[in-house]
Amino acid sequence: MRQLKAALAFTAMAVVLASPASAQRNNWGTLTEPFHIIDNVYYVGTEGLAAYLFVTPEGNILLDGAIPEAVPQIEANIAKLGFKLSDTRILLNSHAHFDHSGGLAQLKKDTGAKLYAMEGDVSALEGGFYLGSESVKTMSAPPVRVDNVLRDGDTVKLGATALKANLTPGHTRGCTSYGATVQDGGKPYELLVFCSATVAANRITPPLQYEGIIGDYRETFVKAKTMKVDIPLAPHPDFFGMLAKRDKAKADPKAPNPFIAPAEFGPFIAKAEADFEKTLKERTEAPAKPAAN
Ligand code: 4NZ
Ligand code: ZN
Repeated sequence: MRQLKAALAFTAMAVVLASPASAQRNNWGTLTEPFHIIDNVYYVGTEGLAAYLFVTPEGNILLDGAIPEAVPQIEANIAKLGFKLSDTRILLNSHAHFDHSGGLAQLKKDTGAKLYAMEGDVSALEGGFYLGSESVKTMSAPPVRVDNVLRDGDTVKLGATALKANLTPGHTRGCTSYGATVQDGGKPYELLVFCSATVAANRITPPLQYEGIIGDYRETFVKAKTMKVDIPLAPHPDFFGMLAKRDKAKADPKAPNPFIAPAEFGPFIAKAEADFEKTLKERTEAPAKPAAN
């Protein structure tokens, strides 16, 4: 029995290692109810992959494109909320990984919007590859042309919306956390779509995923700890319990907005940093295993 269990566990592990791209894909393309987050900000992603719409009288900004298969869901969600796809003027991307950039090429075609992206991620977006794993087809994305190259601290403006592009590299070289000040009940709140700081499929021991990756992660943790975040959001909705918050807001519309959660970001970053350092230590001490990708 124990042997059987061990064999099953081993098989399960082998499947996960052999197919990293499919391992977490089960809800990536699943349609979910779109919803209002706060002020002019809406969730239009799927159950497993976020996409955020910032609505202004001058047109809308769409942040993240999920996977190609999720594009019809994102477009349906925009329409369901009563917005026009053709009002999308600007496309943004949290980071150039196929699960967040894969739908951008199709969305660009369908909307005619301009894509703005951080310098460090431009080659991966335009090449359609996962930087450092260029030949891994399961992690590739449809190539998409970048119209405007952003640098750390740049602001993307449309109407009265100003999104600050904060470079938070490591997870990718151009990993960007977009921040905005939003209003609720006459008060300002700091919203941040935190890019990600998980190790994920990245090689953080030689051969490194990209040069400087370890210093980048560490700088990101230092920087993130200086950020005041009232409304934490992310490319993966489960990072900050988005769908549970949606259901809470729906169940009690008069209660305080559950997306205002200023106590969540600090511990989230502390855990991400601890996870990173633990993984780095483990891989440094046991470098024999070849990387999965
Ligand atoms: S991510 C894979 N963007 O870090 C790679 O959540 C990276 C991610 C998810 C999945 N992969 O290779 O399957
Ligand atoms: Zn990623």
